[in-house]
Amino acid sequence: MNDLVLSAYGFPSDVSVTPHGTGLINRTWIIRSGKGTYILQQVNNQVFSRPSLIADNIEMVGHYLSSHYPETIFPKLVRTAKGETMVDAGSNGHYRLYPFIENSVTIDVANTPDQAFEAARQFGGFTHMLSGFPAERLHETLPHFHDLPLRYRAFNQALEKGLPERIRKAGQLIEFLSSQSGIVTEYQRILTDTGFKRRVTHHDTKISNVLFDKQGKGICVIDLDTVMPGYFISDVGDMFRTYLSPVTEEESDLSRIQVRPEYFEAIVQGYLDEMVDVLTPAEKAAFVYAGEFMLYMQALRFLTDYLTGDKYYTSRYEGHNYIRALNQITLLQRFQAQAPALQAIAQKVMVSI
Ligand code: GN1
Ligand code: MG
Repeated sequence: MNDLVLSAYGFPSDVSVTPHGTGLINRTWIIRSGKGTYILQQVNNQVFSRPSLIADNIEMVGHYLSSHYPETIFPKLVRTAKGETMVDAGSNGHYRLYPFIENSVTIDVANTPDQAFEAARQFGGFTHMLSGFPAERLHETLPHFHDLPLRYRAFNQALEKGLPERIRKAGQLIEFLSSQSGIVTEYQRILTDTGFKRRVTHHDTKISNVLFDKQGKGICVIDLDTVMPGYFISDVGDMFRTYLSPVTEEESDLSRIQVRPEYFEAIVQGYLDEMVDVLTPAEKAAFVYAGEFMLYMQALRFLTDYLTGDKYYTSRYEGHNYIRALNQITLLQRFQAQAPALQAIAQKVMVSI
């Protein structure tokens, strides 16, 4: 850990610093000091070329929430001794600091439907509380982040310009993803459908981005790097992508990848608990599509990265991104196989709320 960063926040250089979390993009540490406990994060400058936009968004959202929902818990950025929201450590990137919320815990995998429900309520609550905030005022910290047609074009470019050996090896996965381009067409239709609204969307709704209390109740959402205007299918879809299966995208034993319908129900219920009066009928009909959208996009992104030489996602062994793509394709196929049953569950929840 860089002493300059610690001293910018007024920490002594011998303060206790422990690595924390499992994200693929940023690095995170817990700092325990005489002043209290904090979360320090290094923002990946390769991915976020303008980290100050993130700080700006967090300030805007924090300000809106504290004036409209003063009771809500929101981890605000701790300022440096000079009053700045981030430390620019030159080639070492940018750092920001949050207070650690006492008695909070994070979990890496959803192990009960209750946890999925609580997380979905938190993400739904976040968009709900911000439904009066003009979403377009937020900066696009990652322009075109969930732009599926663009991800699909990048995939097709990789088929032309990628590593020939890898393109050969990935033949079956390529064929499957190409056969599913109807998911892109449906997204293009959504873009023209006035029933779909651009809302304040989190864009990274994995369960480790929710703080829980020790009784298992959700406290708040964290990691606002990708909070931007977007569609609700991004948030709900990424919850399906990351909570439905008992194993993560890292799993190479395909037999362990499953779609657990009771988790699907819990996510729909938790999200609608907050969003039922906010979502339009067109949006409410798109829960199952949301899952296909996010699973397909993530499979495209992992496979594109594999085909072009693992430039984006950290790859820890040969073929790591291939395995991740195969994992997500498998989950997408199992999700599609259950789509009618999942649609029926979503409808059942809708009428019961
Ligand atoms: C990245 O860093 P992490 O794990 O929160 C990625 C997400 C992907 C995810 C897949 C900025 O998120 O979009 O879904 O990996 N974030 C960015 O694990 O690209
Ligand atoms: Mg993240």
